[in-house]
Amino acid sequence: MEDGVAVEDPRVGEVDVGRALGPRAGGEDARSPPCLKCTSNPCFLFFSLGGSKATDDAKVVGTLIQKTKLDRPPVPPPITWTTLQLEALSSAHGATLTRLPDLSVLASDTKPDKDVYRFRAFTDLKGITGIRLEVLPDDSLANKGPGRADNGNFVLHELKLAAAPKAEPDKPQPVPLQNAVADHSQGSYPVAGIIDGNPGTGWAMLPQVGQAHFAVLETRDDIRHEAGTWLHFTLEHDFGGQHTIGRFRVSVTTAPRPLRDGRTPPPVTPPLVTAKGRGPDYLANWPEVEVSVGHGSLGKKGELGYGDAKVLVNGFPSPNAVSMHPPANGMSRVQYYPGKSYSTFKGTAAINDTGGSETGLLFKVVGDGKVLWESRPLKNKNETQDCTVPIAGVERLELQVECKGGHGGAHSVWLEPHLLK
Ligand SMILES: [Ca+2]
Repeated sequence: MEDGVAVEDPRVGEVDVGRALGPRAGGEDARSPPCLKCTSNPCFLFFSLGGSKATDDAKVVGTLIQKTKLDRPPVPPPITWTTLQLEALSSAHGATLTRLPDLSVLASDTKPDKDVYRFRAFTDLKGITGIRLEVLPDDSLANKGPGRADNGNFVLHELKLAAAPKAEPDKPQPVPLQNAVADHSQGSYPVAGIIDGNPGTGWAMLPQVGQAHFAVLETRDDIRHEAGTWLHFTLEHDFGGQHTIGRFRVSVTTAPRPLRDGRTPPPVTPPLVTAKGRGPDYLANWPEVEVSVGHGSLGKKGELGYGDAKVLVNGFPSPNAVSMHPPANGMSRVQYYPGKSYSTFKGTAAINDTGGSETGLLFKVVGDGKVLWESRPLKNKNETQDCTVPIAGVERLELQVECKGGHGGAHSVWLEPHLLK
């Protein structure tokens, strides 16, 4: 019913040379404590003290090995994941959800703008500490997925879990989840958004579509029913534009928290909520100190700033985008005043789907006159580059786009630029 899959142990083979050489003369164990008198590697102080080569080779090597081990961050034990056999699969808006031989689920046929997937699985594991959601590529999906949008993306807004004992499968109780981590999140769509109860936040994939990714979520409390447990899942996609997951798989574990298997990055704080919890500090909502663009006007809140066009990158709207068309052989600029009260700028430099630049566009983040970040030259429509820029102590923050040639198609946009406390 369940298929246990052990994740490969990330630890490499370690050769304890000190032990291999055996104890030195006099009975002292060759695996001596590390040198506490210097920080060199190897320990030149030991050599300078004239240790006898005949008696101390083992000690030297043992010391070096010990130092290497101390310098290396501790590697957590591997996590064993048990893949669930999902059943009672349903789509709220008519998609067909089919379980494949590898226990993943593929969405097909009807492709609704938004959707809610519901399903359940039985497990006799006791003491469940976490779940893993894999999103997987598939040849049947645009761009191979893992989402159903035309560009292969999805936005998962919430993942909800409930658990019921075997005897009462239809009486599940909500299971609080915590510490969401993922191997990849799109710049302004971090995985933490799938368990924050906020319908405005979610997890997305750009630009890493067409490949497998995963999220790991801890249960706050162990799930333990002696006769086994029914797990009920709800996946909510509320973005629109068919940004639903195309293929996925779910596993559970009883490994001790925190759930780190050597591949999982540390938890990410949701960037869309400030320390004061009053919502995102999108620059599109801020007054500008200075503005200079080469065509049209500064586009704010998803407007392109020329004609009636909206910001759209890879078919993906950006409701808090800032659009700033540069002039030919010149630079567009917009300046804000964070007044030293923020730590980080985050956003994605991009060329709108309508544009393209032969010479390339350079995006820059400038703090108090100093260039803090610069993109590579972006040339093609749909091209993007994420950035996270420390801005602690910055009083005036300026976004720039430089165009070193003709400005035809220089449809430069910043996707969801925002500040963090
Ligand atoms: Ca959310």
